[in-house]
Amino acid sequence: MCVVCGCSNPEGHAHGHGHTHDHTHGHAHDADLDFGANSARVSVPGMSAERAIRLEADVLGANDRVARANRAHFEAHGVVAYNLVSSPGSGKTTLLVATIEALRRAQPDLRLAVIEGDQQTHHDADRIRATGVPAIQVNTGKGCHLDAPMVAAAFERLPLHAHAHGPAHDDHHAHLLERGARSLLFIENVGNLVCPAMWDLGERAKVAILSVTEGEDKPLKYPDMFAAAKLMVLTKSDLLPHVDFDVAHCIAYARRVNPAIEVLLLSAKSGQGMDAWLDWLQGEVGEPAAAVVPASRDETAALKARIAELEARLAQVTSVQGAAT
Ligand SMILES: Nc1nc2c(ncn2[C@@H]2O[C@H](COP(=O)(O)OP(=O)(O)OP(=O)(O)O)[C@@H](O)[C@H]2O)c(=O)[nH]1
Ligand SMILES: [Mg+2]
Ligand SMILES: [Zn+2]
Ligand SMILES: [Zn+2]
Repeated sequence: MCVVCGCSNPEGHAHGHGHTHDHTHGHAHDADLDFGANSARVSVPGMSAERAIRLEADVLGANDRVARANRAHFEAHGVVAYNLVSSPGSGKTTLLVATIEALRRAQPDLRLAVIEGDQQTHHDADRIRATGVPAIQVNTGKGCHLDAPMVAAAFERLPLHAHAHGPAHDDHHAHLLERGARSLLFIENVGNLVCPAMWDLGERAKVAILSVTEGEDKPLKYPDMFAAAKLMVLTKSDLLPHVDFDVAHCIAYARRVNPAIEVLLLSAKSGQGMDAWLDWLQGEVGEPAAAVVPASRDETAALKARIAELEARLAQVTSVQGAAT
C-alpha cells in the first residue's frame, strides 16, 4: 500500500505525458488500457485524480521533511548512506554480505552498519549480523517500502549513532564533524521495483540492483526506480551464459530514463566486478554530498529535454491543483 495504493509520483518522472511509449517495442494497441495516463499517474477506486495528487503531496511532504533531517543527522555523524532498491531476490543481501567481507579486509577502520527492510522475518538482519556488522531489521507489515521516520528510528539504535539525543546532542555532532569521522550505512529496502522509488530516506543516493535473470527491459517497464537511482548494479553476471540478457540494451534502456545513471556489472558469487563496486563505494565515502559529475554533450541535451518535460508536467499538475482548490 503506497500513499494512495498506486505508487505514483506527484513530480512525474522521465516520461512527460505521464506514461512511457516505448518506440522500440511497438505502440499501444487500440484495445490496451493505461490507468496511469491521468494527471495523478494512478487510478484509485472512489478517488478523483485531483484528490489523489493532494493526498500524495501531503504524505510525501511529511516524509521529505524527516528525510531532510536524516540527511543532516547522517552528515553530522560522518555517515554516508546508500538506499539499495530492487525487486525481491535480485541479490541485495548477498551483495551486502560480500561487500562487508571485502571492505573489512581492505579498510578495517571503516565503520559499517546496515538497516534491513522486509515485510516480515529477521532473515536478512541475521545474515548481516553473522558477518559481525551491526544490523537493525525493520519489518513493514503491509507496507511496501521503507519511509524516512522508519530509518530515523533504526539509525538511533545503531552503534554508529552512539550518543543520546538531548541537549548535548548538537555539541557531540560538532565534535564528530571536527574528527572527520566517516562510516558507511547500507539501507536495504523492501524488495519492490515500484514504490521505494518515491520515498526519500535521507540517503546519499539510491542504488538500483537488477539481476540478469530479470530481463533487460526492466528499466523501461519500471522507469521511476531507474530515474531515481544514481547507480545501476547489474548482478548475477555469473549467470549470463545461461540467460538471454543483453547488457548493452539494458544500459541503453536505463540511460533513456536516466541519462546520467552509472552502471556496474558484477557477481557477488564469483567476485567478478566486485573491485569496481568497492572502488565506487570508497570514492563516494570521500566525496562531498553535492558532488556534480560532469555530463557529456549528449547527456546535457537529454537532461535539458527532460527538464522541459518536467516543467510542462509541473505546470499541468499546478493548474489541476489550482482548479481543485
Ligand atoms: N548465481 C548467483 N546467485 C546469486 C547472486 N547473488 C545472489 N544470488 C542468489 O539469489 C537469491 C536471492 O538473493 P538475496 O541476496 O536473498 O536477494 P535479495 O535481493 O536480498 O532478496 P529480498 O531481500 O528478499 O528482496 C539467493 O538464492 C542468492 O544465493 C549472484 O551473484 N550469482
Ligand atoms: Mg534481502
Ligand atoms: Zn506501494
Ligand atoms: Zn546524532
